[in-house]
Amino acid sequence: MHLLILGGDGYLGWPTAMYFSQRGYEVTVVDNYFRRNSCIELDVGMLYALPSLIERAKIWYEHTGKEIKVVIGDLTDAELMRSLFTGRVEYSWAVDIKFTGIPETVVHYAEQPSAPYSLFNYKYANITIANNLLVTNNLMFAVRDFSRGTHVIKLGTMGEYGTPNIDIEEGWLEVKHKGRKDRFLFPRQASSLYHTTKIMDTDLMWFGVRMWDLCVTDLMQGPVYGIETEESRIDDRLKTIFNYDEIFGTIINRFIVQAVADYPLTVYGSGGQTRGYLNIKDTLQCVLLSEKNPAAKGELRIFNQIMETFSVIELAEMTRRVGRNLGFGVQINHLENPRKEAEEHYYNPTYQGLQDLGVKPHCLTDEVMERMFAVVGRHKDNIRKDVIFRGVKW
Ligand code: USQ
Repeated sequence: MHLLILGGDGYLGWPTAMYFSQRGYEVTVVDNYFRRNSCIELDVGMLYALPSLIERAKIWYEHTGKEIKVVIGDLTDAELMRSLFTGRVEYSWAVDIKFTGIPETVVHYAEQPSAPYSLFNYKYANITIANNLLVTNNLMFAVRDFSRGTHVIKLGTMGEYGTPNIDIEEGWLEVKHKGRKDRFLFPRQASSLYHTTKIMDTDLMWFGVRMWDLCVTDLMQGPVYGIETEESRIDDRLKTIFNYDEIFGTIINRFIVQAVADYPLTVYGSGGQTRGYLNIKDTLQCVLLSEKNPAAKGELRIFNQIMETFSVIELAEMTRRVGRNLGFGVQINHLENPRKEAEEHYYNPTYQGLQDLGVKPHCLTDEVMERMFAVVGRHKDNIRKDVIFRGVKW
């Protein structure tokens, strides 16, 4: 089984590559180092330095004897995307790779993933829109033209739904109107430009499914937390990229770093913002089970990829409790919210589909947090307080 991972160097992409490789898949990863380059450009720092993607694949091979093929390139270039399905382009930008056949499954993570980045200024807004929509469109056309049976697993986001005052269904809503009924995509109303590009991705793929019978799974994922996976424990150099800064860090990872660095936890506003969360290990399970149970021809199948919900203040209080038990003097600070978002709202999403496929959630327990504290603590000296909060305003 040949699996192609677009965005294979990122927080989720690299752990996914090792996870599938470990399970016998033939894995090819593609990345243009967008995340690493942006970290340098914005001077946001990372918790620890990383080997290059090519070096990581070599380290993986030395430990496991399993090859992860690496292509370094920009997937907004349609020719590069198409070559991954045809082999018809010289792999001048690739290292040590031969075309190994059409992928049966593509996992699409190759997106600018940060809401603050997308609203940093007009330049980064444009980069977000251009990258996310072009990559998705290039993928859709490559699959249409060369391999309509390829299963596309695309990472969507719970933020596409926003915080509506009704229950959030898994992707679809049956609407009754003037005595008739039909099924539509659940209404979307994002609260950042990044999240808005994810809505547009969904629309593109839904178009491809309707027009050309593509097979697509859309995983509507909440903020992910965690550092380690089973595979990264093999060698410290295989750990995923880990950001704690305001631009690329997500909340739970940020709070633990802040607690370790003795920086008051940055709760935006009252902290009533509620979201669905999941452990990075569960992202891997969800993608694997989606691969093993693919969408049908002509189906856009949507799962809400979260395991539990928390408000920001609940996460801050949990971090404070766990941190204090470990001897850290954790404080909570309510900052004026730099984002335009509801701080008190109804939130009741459905998220049964992936568990019905067999996903076994790793919930956020005190022990899980303690383990994260331990790993972050080992890199305490690298933490830069100046990148934790800059206040990118919406
Ligand atoms: N927040 C704070 N303090 C912080 C950071 C965040 O109070 O220091 C709040 C935010 O205002 C927001 C919530 O925590 O209400 C989550 O923020 P986040 O930065 O952890 O996550 P978000 O910007 O929503 O984006 C992240 C990922 C994105 C993914 C998304 C899933 O960066 O790629 O799509 O989570 S979701 O939020 O469900 O749309």
